[in-house]
Amino acid sequence: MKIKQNQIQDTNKINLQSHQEKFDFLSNSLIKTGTDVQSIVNKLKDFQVAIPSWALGAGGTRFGRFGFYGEPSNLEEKIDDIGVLHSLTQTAGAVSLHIPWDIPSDYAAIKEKADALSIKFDAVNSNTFQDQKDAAESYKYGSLSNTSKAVREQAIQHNLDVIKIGDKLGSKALTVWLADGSCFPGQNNFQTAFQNTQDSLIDIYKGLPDDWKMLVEYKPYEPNFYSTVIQDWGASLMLANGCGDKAYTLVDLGHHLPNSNIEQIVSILQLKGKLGGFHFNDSKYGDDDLTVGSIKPYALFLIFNELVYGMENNPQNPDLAWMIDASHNVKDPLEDLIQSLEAIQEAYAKALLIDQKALKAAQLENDVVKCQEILQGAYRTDVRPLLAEARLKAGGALSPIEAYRSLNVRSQLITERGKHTVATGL
Ligand code: PSV
Ligand code: MN
Repeated sequence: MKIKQNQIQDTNKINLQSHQEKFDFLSNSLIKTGTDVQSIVNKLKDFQVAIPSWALGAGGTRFGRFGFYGEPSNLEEKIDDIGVLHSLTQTAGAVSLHIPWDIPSDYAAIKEKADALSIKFDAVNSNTFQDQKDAAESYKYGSLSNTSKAVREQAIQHNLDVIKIGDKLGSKALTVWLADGSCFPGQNNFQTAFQNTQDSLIDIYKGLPDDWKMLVEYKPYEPNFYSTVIQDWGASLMLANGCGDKAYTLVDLGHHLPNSNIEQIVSILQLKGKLGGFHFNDSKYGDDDLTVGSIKPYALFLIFNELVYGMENNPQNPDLAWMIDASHNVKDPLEDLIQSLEAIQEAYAKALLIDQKALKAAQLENDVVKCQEILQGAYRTDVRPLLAEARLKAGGALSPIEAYRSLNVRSQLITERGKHTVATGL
């Protein structure tokens, strides 16, 4: 299934005039306040978010999983699905592979397919949280932190293999997320587990090509329920610092205890030049993996305010690896991802509207009310015409969900692939 340019242009025809009116109205009022509208539209056009190869099928919980029909059953079909997302939104120009779920069988062919759809290979993700068939050692009691040297060595080797796979595809980063931890007090020695993890990460780091980054993800709990070895950004940063300059912390929005001030974490990591990547999702209770912006859109905006500040003021911090890390239990995965992409762009656009000079002046005067007025003035602006304009300029759909539905994408995928296909992933 491939969406053609003329199909998108046809669907745009219906909304073109009303878009033009809304865009003109908004840009005229923004220009009056001194906003450079074109530069915001261009920034939105350039902002690309990777789609994880494991998020194109139905997710599920330990209680069950409900399929969506027409799911991609191999990597080629997953790339096709990302191609659909990218042609409609023009913001999904990258894929993040999870190994071993998505090892390419033919590297040249998969690269050619991705190139044809303008999709790049972003960070590659290792998996030492599940045992693989025929594996000599088990990760039941941890991987890089395990008390057994043989288990640690197997997990280190897996990460080195993942780097080799990513290298063949043009990836430039390895993301390490560990499920390691303990379920009961006394089960683990915290210090031994941490030190083993540090030593193992150093061994992986030694195999990292010069132009690569290592991104260390943290998470407070799950699947272990008493302790997690890399439980928070502090632990991740210590481990990254222990490895070297090419190792960074990766922030996943769902990996925080309730009410954590994620925007502050993001801000300080950028100040220290140590924020390497970002996983988007939303949550109400824990690592819920819900659609980005569906629960706490204001928190997302505040995070983007810090990200924009960092991108403009912290040259010591590298470009970030952006990825959606969500799961789709009740929505069509592709529609859900379109909504997430839109929410990310919306928060970014609103953050770009913040008058940074005025905010700084208000902060210097300790004018707390004005600071809030400035932030919320930007947040309350309906920026959707800016997003639509950026998509239009890039050749995307004015209204991606509407276009996805009117082009009957899901039913075509079902016709092509059948009903009961299952995508690899969680
Ligand atoms: C863990 O919850 C996580 O967020 C990590 O990023 C993994 O790579 C991903 O989910 C899928 O397992
Ligand atoms: Mn994640």
